[in-house]
This record gives sequence, structure tokens and C-alpha cells, in this order.
Amino acid sequence: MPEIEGSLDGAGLRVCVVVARWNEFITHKLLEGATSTLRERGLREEDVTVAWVPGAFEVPTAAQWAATSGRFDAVICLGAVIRGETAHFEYVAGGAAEGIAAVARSTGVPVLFGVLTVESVEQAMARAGGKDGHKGSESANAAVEMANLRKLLAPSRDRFA
Ligand code: INI
Repeated sequence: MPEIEGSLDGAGLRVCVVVARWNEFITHKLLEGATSTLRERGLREEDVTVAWVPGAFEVPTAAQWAATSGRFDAVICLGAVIRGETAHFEYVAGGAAEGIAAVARSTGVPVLFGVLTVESVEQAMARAGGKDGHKGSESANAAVEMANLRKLLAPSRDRFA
């Protein structure tokens, strides 16, 4: 039984990181984790484009532009929506999550969900390089793996010829 998975070798891949400016003290940490992990995986500095947007709600729109541009192998979405500080938490967090998933499905380009949706600043900090991991770094690894898996699962010209 063949089993395949995408490698974590990012050499030659081109990635767009879409990052929300809202809660920048958190999203900047997510961005640092994502870019340093992409570097560790072998991506060249000039092959990583960072696109800032106002807030998490705008992330899917920019992700759609990046995914349909033909310029990137994967799009990493970063943001932080904190319930304690967001009266319309459900709308912003839900809009970001549903929008990002829709872009991934409609374009077929790997679009990674690195948006923290949390109850408090403490929880956000814990997931941005604190005790509960690093959502930016995790998203970068997932981007490389999915971009490489997509190549392995690309339509074959001769399999059914
Ligand atoms: N955007 C965020 O990324 N995080 C938040 O916690 C947040 N809060 O608290 O409201 C937030 N709001 C802005 C939103 O994403 C849009 O930028 C805005 O509504 C304009 O469309």
C-alpha cells in the first residue's frame, strides 16, 4: 500500500505570509516564528513575501489574492482574535476561519490557518512561542509539508493514458 507525505524541505518554495496588524504584539511573534521556521526549512529570504492587513477579518481576502496570483506555493495566514477584547468575537474569528478554509478549498493552494482564536492575552502569548507552542512556526512547517504533498498528488499525465 503506497503511503506518501510531503517533505519538510522548503528549498525552492515560494510562500506568502498574510498577517493581521490587530494585536500586533502577538501577530509579530507569530510572524517571527513563521519566517524563522521557513528559513530553517531552506526557503530563501526573497521567496517569502509578507503582506500586512488591518485585521483578521481581512486576512481571507488577501489570502485569496495571493493564492490566485500563481506566485506562491502556499499562503500562511496569521492573526490573533481575543474574546476578552472583542465584542464581535464570533463574527471576526468565524469570518476569518470560514474565509481561510474557503480560499484553500476553492483554489487548491495550501492556505494555512495560523490565526489564534483565544479567550485572553495570556492564552495568546502561550501559543505564540510560550508554553503551548508556536502557531506561527507550526503553520510554516504545515505550509512546507502541504506544498510538497500537493506536488506529489498533482494530476498524472500518464497514469490512465
Ligand atoms: N481583528 C483582529 O485581528 N483581532 C481582534 O481581536 C479584533 N477585535 O478585537 O475586534 C479585530 N477586529 C478588526 C477586524 O478584524 C477588522 O479589521 C475590522 O472589523 C474591519 O473590517
